[in-house]
Amino acid sequence: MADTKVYRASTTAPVNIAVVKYWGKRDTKLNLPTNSSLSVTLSQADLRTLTTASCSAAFAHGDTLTLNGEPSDVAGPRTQACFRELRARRAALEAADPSLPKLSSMALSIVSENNFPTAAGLASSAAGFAAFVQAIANLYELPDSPSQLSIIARQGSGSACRSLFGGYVAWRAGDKQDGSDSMADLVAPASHWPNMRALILVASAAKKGVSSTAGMQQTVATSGLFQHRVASVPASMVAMEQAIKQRDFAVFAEVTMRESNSFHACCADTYPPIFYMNDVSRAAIRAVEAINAAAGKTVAAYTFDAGPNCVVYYLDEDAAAILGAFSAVLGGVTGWKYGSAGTVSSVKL
Ligand code: 2P0
Repeated sequence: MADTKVYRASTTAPVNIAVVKYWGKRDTKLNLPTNSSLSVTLSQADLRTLTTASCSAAFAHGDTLTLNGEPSDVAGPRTQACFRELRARRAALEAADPSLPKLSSMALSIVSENNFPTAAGLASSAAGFAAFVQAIANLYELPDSPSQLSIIARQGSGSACRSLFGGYVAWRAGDKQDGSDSMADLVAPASHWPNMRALILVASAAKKGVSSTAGMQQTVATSGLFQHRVASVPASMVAMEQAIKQRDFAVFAEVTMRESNSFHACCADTYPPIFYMNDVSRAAIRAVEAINAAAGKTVAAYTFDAGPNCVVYYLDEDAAAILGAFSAVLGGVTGWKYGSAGTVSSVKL
């Protein structure tokens, strides 16, 4: 009798915010980066993607993807690469054990939802592709480790490889041409630094003008400063990993802020220049500088990705100073979204 069963598995994946930035590819097809990067994962209670993968011989359609209730194209090379790699791994299991159901030859239906507004301009492709890959890996009962799965998620979106883990995650650039050593690993779990917090300042909910994929290749092609940056990232990685291991907030903060500045300087040095930050972003930097000056030590660190929204890292014991200062400086002008790294705490927006 034909197998008409629907096989199903679900998973969630977190949003990650880089403190050592990925910007630049040495291979655009495989999403191989010019430098290693490191991120802090935000609490899934605040920001996450939930994805369900199902497959059945009875599905009367090809592979489908639904994102936040809307049908989404699966024909793109990145999505196809993920499907292909995951199916190949399942097919190998089926070849080794003929009693397994032949899931690799069935159409897949993927349904994905974010618990945060995609329009907020927060990194959604990272959580999205990570959840996509993990959900299918769960469905296929693949034995692959998160690092091995990160090699597949990387081909969907580079930063997605860092969302296969929680906590503090490094993406090692690797040097092989086939990308087999360009993968993520866990530097420390969130519980290692339980008082770490992240405040997310939504400076603009507008969609960004220049996509990361296009922007970073313009930078690689035209920025002289970028070569200097690539040479300096290995030292930043070492300093950042050591700061995390030692829970040294001052060093963590300085490397985070210098890295953000370096990335945005390379954007400005791109020809024509790319500007992701706006006046509210720059006001947030001034606010962090004022907070640190008033404290007489570094208690807050800003970072910006390919958009104007600011993430401020701080420790829970400094929450009153940080949240108070931000609402005083920016409260009337902006919207707020609060997330946390490590354990969850929340503030009324
Ligand atoms: C990061 N960003 O490390 C950096 C900092 C943005 C600024 O990773 O082309 O969306 O899909 O590999 O992963 C954004 O790049 O680019 C990014 P693709 P992706 O988080």
